[in-house]
Amino acid sequence: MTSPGTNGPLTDGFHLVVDALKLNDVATIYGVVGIPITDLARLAQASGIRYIGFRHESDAGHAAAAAGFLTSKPGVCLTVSGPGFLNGMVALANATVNCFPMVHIAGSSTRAIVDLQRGDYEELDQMAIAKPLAKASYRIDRVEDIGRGIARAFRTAVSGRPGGVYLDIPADVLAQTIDAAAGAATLWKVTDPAPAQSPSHDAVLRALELLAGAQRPLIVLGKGAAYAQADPQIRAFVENTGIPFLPMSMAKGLIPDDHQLSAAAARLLAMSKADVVLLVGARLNWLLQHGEAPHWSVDTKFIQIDIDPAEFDSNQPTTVPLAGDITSVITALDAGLQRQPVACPQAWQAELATKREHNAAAMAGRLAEDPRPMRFYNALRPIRDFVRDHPEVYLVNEGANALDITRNVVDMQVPRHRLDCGTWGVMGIGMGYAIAAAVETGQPVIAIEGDSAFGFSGMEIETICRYGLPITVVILNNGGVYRGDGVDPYGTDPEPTVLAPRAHHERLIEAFGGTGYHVDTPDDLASALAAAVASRRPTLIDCELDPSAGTESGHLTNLNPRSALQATQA
Ligand code: OXT
Ligand code: ADP
Ligand code: MG
Repeated sequence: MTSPGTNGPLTDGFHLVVDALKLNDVATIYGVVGIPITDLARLAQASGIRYIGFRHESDAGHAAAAAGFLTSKPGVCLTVSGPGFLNGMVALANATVNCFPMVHIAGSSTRAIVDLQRGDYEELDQMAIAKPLAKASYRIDRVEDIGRGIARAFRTAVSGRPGGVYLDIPADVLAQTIDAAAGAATLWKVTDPAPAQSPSHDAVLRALELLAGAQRPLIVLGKGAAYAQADPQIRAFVENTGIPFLPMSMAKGLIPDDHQLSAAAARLLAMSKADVVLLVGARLNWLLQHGEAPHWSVDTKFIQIDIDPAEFDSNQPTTVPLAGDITSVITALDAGLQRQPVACPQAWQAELATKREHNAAAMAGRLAEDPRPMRFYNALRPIRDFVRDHPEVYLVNEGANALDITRNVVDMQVPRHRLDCGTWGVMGIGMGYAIAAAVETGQPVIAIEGDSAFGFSGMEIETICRYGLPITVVILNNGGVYRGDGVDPYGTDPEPTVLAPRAHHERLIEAFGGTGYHVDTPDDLASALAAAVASRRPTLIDCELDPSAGTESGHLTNLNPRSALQATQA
């Protein structure tokens, strides 16, 4: 086709979107096709962008978010309009809450019809719906704005505090034509997408002075620290000061869990007695008990490194706010040690070490027990050993007990190798995160799943098989949400927490050409895991646990309101 004005060749919205994505170095799109974006996926694939097609948009969105976390570049999710768009909203919101950069691009219906609610195909005001769930929500209304819209979405997703961005592209904009040369001239590549941001010298000095005077200092490493990819700088600062560190779950491995300054196994003691705390890419939210007593001392002074200054004072007074990106701030702190040395008192290190050894001994005792049927600890023993011997393996983890116990039993040695439910405690991230980890890194992935958690994204095992990904799903199958032994007082229906007893999930993967294993002893689990991961093929191990294994809500029992009347009514 040629352009009427110039007689030159034409291009259209579909091609310009793909060209703009390529220009901005997008290597992979995670999506589900249909009207009006099927050709967009085809053209992307033809251009050399990898397209990974999912069975549900939520999983595609979670994959894009995990890709964003792993690479520090926005992951891209592509969905259809209306219901497909809506299916992606949990993932978009979850990416935003977790500070993962992603861009959700959806096709949408004709504005002129949607805006007068005349009843279009899949009519929905998508931009408005996405707005409160995303860091930003944009729409491209003209073909000549495609380059601008994509640049804006990418810049917003990854700069400052990262998050999810929604980008709406109506079908008629995708189909609009424009002179090819004029269209190409509207595209640009975002320069320096997440500019470095240095803290003030004054703030750095005040932070070091506070740390130098502390008797019981503590560094909390959050997933923002993992995301920042400042691994050597963070480790150098910890080791140069000797300050113990507490890793949040997705920061495990940023410094190896077996490091002598890790306070992971002395969590409550470290929190409750620390007098000065340096938060590095970690929010004082529910996962840190809002910085409140009795989990923390009322006198604790908080120093916080964050890219988003609005985070300071959100829960407790921030004595020293260090606004900036973690690499710049930690580098400045480390350099400042020349002027203001910091040395953690040995008595505090020793106190934490004693508690850590005590808890480690208790853990070793639990792991040494060997009940039959298996329970969580003896099932996790061979998994812990395998991950210890194969630190390159990525670990995805969701569930309640399956999450909480795995987090504590399985040590991580390498940064950004553990992906889990994160800030929102959301079930359903499992297969999307696992697929992204395998696609983005090419490394083997083990997804440790509660049997309920797996069900939220379980159909994606077909996706895993279709793309032949090196993912091993391990289902810690206690037959229920938290446990599988609940009883309905009337004996008619399954009790609300109960799932199909003795389900054989391994048969699901066999339906799609993968390899399934069913195990009921730790030895069989060890052999199955070794064979499954070595095969670098889609594999699923259904791990039969005692239905009475597990506690309600896992470690969140205190957050679970219980009906005072329930016991008497039952
Ligand atoms: O401090 P002390 O001395 O006490 O010691 C601590 C550590 O120092 C020590 N420790 C160690 N000791 C020795 N060695 C080592 N290595 C070691 N490491 C640690 O152990 C203790 C305790 O440590 P921990 O765990 O760090 O401390 P604590 O106080 O528990 O930590 C607090 C938290 C808050 C940081 C931590 O618990 C945490 O990160 N929790 C996250 C929990 C979470 O997000 N849970 C998921 C949500 S639960 C629920 O909502 C579920 N649903 C509902 C639902 C959801 N979520 N989503 C959607 C879309 N729909 C519905 C559902 C449906 S879970 C769920 C499914 C559940 O069923 P499954 O079948 O999937 O799973 P099962 O439960 O397995 O059946
Ligand atoms: P966790 O749950 O592990 O404690 P959070 O998700 O609560 O971690 O905290 C992550 C924090 O890290 C967010 O407040 C976010 O603004 C911040 N953050 C993300 N990337 C950077 C960065 N490059 N530099 C500084 N702060 C960052
Ligand atoms: Mg379960």
